[in-house]
Amino acid sequence: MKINAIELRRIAMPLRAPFRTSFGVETARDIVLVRVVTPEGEGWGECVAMSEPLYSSEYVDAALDVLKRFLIPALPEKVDARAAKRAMKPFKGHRMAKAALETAVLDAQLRISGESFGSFLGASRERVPCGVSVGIMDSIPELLDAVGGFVEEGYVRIKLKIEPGWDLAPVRAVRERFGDDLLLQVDANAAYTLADARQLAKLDDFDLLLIEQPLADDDLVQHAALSRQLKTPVCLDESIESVEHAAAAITLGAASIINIKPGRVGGYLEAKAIHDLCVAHGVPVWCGGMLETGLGRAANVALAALPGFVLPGDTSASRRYFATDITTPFELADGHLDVPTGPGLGIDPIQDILDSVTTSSEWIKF
Ligand code: OSB
Ligand code: MG
Repeated sequence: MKINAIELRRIAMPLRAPFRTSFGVETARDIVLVRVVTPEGEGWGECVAMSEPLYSSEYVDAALDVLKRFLIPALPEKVDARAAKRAMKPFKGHRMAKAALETAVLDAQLRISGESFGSFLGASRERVPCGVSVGIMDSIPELLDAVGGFVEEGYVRIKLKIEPGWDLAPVRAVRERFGDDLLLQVDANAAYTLADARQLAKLDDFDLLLIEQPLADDDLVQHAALSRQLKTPVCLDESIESVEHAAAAITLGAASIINIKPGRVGGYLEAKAIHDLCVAHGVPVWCGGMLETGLGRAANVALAALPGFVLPGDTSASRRYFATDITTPFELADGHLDVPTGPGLGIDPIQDILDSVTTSSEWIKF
């Protein structure tokens, strides 16, 4: 496949409600979309980097810079997703930027060959069960209202964001209100240290599916130590940026479950490799999210349909995030989202809506 041009389009998507985590509050998504144009068709990739380097070291301006300066110029004349991954490999880090470019190339390639993301990745299901990630709130009643709304909508699993001072009380309140059958888990986004092990062990009473990323990103050994002190399974998000990290975490006993986010690990090829490794080791995985638009969501839903994704993902419906998505919205049916079946992502941006949220656009010609 030969590329004629690449568009780097920046969009601003207001969130329906502020999303608060232990690292900050998000009120709008600032997103780079990569559009690869070839003589036979186009492909899209969504960069999940956030505006500020608070979740990881990546941020939107840096992603745009590394794409323009290094990643796009490194692409070979004849390219497919695998060749793109290989060409970008010498450059350290910047996995979210790499993922966006690799995904756009893969989408173009699959649209041309007529194969869907799901089929290419090895999806074994037509629809996936969906969870929802619920931010930190100002009060317990406010949280219970939010969770009640999501349960009503049909979400099959609730994830509560936690931080020191907002952990036991919200978990207890949600358990008391919604009962023991509710699938419930928590995500600390690295807000604790090993010195908090006693406090975190108090969560053992609430039969949680898992605790996600309790400690710092680079603390695999300490996660292993914490795992030995908790009954609740430890799941890693931020710590896992590659198949090598996943292997190390499994070997060390730092995680018994892994959250796979394609952006965080550098793309869908790496995400699939981590899935395969985890299946081989009997480690359950689930698909995380980064508040994606319909474009990123389409690929995530396809990935979440692979056989090793045995836990519901943070693949919520479009309306959980945005009043208006840039694609036909993903809608929950019986707690599930359908895996797109059309070529590539199987979904297209709606031009008028896309233009109305675009804040800048730049073309790189080949
Ligand atoms: O840690 O999983 C996380 C959103 C942004 C950054 C990090 C995380 C999240 C979420 C929301 O939890 C997942 C989603 O609904 O897309
Ligand atoms: Mg997380």
